[in-house]
Amino acid sequence: MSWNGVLDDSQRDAFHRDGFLVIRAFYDVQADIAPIQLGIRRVIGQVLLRHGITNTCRTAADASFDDDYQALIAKDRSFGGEVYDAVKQIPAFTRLLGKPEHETLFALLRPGSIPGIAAGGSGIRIDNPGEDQYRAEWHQEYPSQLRSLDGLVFWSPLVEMTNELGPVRFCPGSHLAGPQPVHTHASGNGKTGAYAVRLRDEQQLLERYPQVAPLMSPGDLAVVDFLTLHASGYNTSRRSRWSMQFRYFNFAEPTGMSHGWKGSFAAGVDFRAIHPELCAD
Ligand SMILES: O=C(O)CCC(=O)C(=O)O
Ligand SMILES: [Fe+2]
Repeated sequence: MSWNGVLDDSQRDAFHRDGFLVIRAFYDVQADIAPIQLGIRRVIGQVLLRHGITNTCRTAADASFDDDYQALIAKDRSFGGEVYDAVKQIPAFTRLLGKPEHETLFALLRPGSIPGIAAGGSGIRIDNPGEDQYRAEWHQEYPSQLRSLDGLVFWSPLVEMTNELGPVRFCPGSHLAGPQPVHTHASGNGKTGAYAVRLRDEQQLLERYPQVAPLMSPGDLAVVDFLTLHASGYNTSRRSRWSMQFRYFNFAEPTGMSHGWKGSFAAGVDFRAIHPELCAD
């Protein structure tokens, strides 16, 4: 079972009101998600092998796809970084990026658009228990991705989400205020690039909105406006939180057209040069 290509009025209204929408069972778990989980399992296996680590978990019939991952990062955290870089290259993941339903949904939410896939804008997050360095602070997607002002993030979990895993938090309605100024200087907490971007007057801004953190299952999709405030939750559980992100933008949107659909930090672009008016530094 997967999405039938239709949004009813209440879903469309909710997206435009809140700046995000959760669509349950958007992906087919067997056809779309399971091959990615299997791919991750095999990549973890290869990284273990590469470092001469044997692990017995892999042979258990009921083992989850990431059972060996905690042992791997306990040995050396940088081995986790190898997995992080490798899993984006799993064929089943790349196939899902170009799934036609992403374009269909983009067209429904952005009438008149010409959809593009943001280069370097897709990946699989691995949010490890108690780790802070890669936890996303409150942000809008636009400064860290650019491409177009009206882009969409497609966020989907690879594990059953619980409150302990730290689901993504959203501020419904925050997209309506438009792009917010940011500080781009490293904040001294070890965060760099897009992770170092902080909203100006963050606390005052956040006080204007409620916060929600929907619990989602594999196959579910959150589609998020590039201007909606959101942040990672805190993973207080004992396993890693695996999730996928795909990012699409619109070749027909005027701001993106004006800068030539440039990418941001990950594309080696200095965001401050493109949008000096949004830089609070
Ligand atoms: O998964 C998270 O914790 C953050 C996700 C996020 O910021 C995004 O998908 O754009
Ligand atoms: Fe984000």
